Amino acid sequence: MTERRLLLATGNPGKVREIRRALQGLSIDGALLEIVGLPDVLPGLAHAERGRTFEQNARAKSLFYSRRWPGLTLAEDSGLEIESLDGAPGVRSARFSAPRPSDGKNIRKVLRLLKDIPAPARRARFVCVMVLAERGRVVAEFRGEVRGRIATAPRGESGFGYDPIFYYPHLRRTFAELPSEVKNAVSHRGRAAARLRRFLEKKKKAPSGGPAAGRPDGASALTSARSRPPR
Ligand code: ITT
Repeated sequence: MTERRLLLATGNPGKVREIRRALQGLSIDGALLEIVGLPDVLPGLAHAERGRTFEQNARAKSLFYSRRWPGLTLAEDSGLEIESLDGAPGVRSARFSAPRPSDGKNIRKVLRLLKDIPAPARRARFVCVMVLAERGRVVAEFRGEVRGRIATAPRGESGFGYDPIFYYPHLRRTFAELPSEVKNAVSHRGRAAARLRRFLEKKKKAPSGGPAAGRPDGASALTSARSRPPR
C-alpha cells in the first residue's frame, strides 16, 4: 500500500510547530495530509550535519531519512546570516555556542560580537531551505528568506532560537514578539512552506505524479521566496 503520511524529519520542536501550522488543512487526493514526526516513526535515529550550505545540509537530511521511510519526507536546514559577521552563524546557527550550545548562549554570543556595531549596520537575514524527498530521491526544493536587523537586547517570548533578537522592521517587532501565525506569514520558513504547500496542491491535481514527475532531481522545482529588503 502506498504510504500517504508525510514524515517531517527534524528534531527541532520549534520547526515542527511552524511547519505543521503552515501545512495544516492540506489534503491530497481528497484525504487530509497526515504529518508524522521522527519520534513517531523513526525514534532514536540521528543524522550529523556536515555540509557547507543550507542546500547541502537540507538535501543530506532529507535523503538520509527518506531512505528509511516509504513516503514523502521533508527536511529543512535554516539559520541566521549576519552581514557584519560575513554571514555567520549561517549553517552553524544551532551550534554557534558549541560545545554545549543553547538558544540563550547563541543569542549572547551574537550580542557580544555585535556590541560595537550601530543599528544600521546590524543587517541580517534568516534563510530556510526545505527539501522534499522520497525513497532516496529529491522531489523538490524550496527556499525562503527574510531580512531584518539584530536588536541590541532580546525582546519577546514566542518562537525559538534567535527570534528574540531578530528585529523585523516592517512590523517593528522582534520575531519573538509576534504571534506564531504572524511570524509564519513573513518568515523564511513560512515563505518556503507556502511554496511547498502550493507544490503539493498542484502535485495532487497532476495525473502522472505532479510537476516534478520525470524530474526527480528537484532542479526543475527549485523555487525561492525572498523577502522585500527592510525599509
Ligand atoms: P534539525 O537539523 O533536526 O532540523 P536544528 O535546530 O539542528 O534541527 P538546523 O541545523 O537547521 O536545525 O539549525 C537551525 C538553527 O537556526 C536553529 O536551531 C536556530 O538556532 C536557527 N533558526 C532557524 N530558524 C529560526 C527561526 O525561525 N527563529 C529563530 N532561530 C532560527
